[in-house]
Amino acid sequence: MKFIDQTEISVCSGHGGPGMVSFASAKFAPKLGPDGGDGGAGGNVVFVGHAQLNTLSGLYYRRIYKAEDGAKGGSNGCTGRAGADLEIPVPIGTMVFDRESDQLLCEILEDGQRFCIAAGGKRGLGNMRYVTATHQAPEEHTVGGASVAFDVRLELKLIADVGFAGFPNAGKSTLLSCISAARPKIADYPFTTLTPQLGVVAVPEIDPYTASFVAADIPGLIEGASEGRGLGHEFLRHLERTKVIVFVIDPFSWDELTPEDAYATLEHELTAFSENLAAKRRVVVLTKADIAPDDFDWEKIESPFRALGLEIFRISAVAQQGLAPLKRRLWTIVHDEQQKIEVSSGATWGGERDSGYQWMTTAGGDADLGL
Ligand SMILES: Nc1nc2c(ncn2[C@@H]2O[C@H](COP(=O)(O)OP(=O)(O)OP(=O)(O)O)[C@@H](O)[C@H]2O)c(=O)[nH]1
Ligand SMILES: [Mg+2]
Repeated sequence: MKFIDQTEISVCSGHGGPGMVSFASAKFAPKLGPDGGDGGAGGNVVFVGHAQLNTLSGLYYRRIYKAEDGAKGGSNGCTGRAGADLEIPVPIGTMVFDRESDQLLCEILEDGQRFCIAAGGKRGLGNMRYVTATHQAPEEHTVGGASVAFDVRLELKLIADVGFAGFPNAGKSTLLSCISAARPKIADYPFTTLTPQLGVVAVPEIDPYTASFVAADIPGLIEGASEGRGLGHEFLRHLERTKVIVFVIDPFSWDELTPEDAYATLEHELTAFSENLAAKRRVVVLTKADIAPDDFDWEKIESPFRALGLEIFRISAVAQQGLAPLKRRLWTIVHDEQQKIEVSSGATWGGERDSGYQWMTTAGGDADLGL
């Protein structure tokens, strides 16, 4: 499932520092020869994938991203300091397009992946470099490679970490609207939600900047969905890449079917859809706790789930009860599952992370000499 979030920024690499023209001299020895050092290389602008980020919102407030220029070369053969790279952290799933041509320049798919979008200008050469046997006092030097500047459009395609599965009217959309900024349609009739909805759920108690996950609310499922009843079960494919499925169950509106039966039905529909869904981690959320009568027998409702080894959360989205522990637990599961994936797939960006960047072929400052 995809959730698109986009922004535009300008990137500008650092100019290469100019080479120095200088001649060494000392008292009584005024012409010791050229000693102008090279300038420093300009800094690169680099996108870096961060698994903890879920939105591009960190880039909304700053538009220009400029890496540092290289410093100019000095006398005495001193090389100027290289300009620092500017790293721009972006979430996994970020696609970078050239704003003018709309061409896709890169896609950040891994944690730690680095992509150099604008290469710094090469260093300028000092006059020391131009000495030859017949040319002892050169004044030649180069000014350093130019910086590269252009606008890019970033587009994020989020993949849901947590999926909500439940019967129509169970309160899935209400839950999503209470824990994220998503505003799905909510109503007291079945099949209010017709297309999957996504929301980013922040968990500031864990980390105010990076702790978040993406939750997906999908249309309600009913018995026989796998045979096409109700809205069918095609939309379950949106849960294929989630790390945990939340079974959202309303324990109050049952006649013959108990919440346990509802769970079994949902389980059956998910399993009929794919083995992958059947194997996912799951938790049970019992909704609408605010309407429970005082003598409501929670134990009777919850014990069958406990017997199945399932974690249960009792919530009321409307009264904002029980939401914080649920969010924390879901974040922890997502985080654990993410780490398992990283361990099983080896280091996320393999050896290339050490050897440097992926480079954009079209960017890069002109080199004055091929150094
Ligand atoms: N009292 C109470 N009512 C709730 C709560 N959560 C949801 N509801 C009500 O339950 C009804 C259904 O809620 P939705 O969030 O639309 O349910 P849904 O599971 O998304 O339903 P579909 O989209 O049809 O599958 C609405 O009338 C909500 O106001 C809750 O915590 N307490
Ligand atoms: Mg809904």
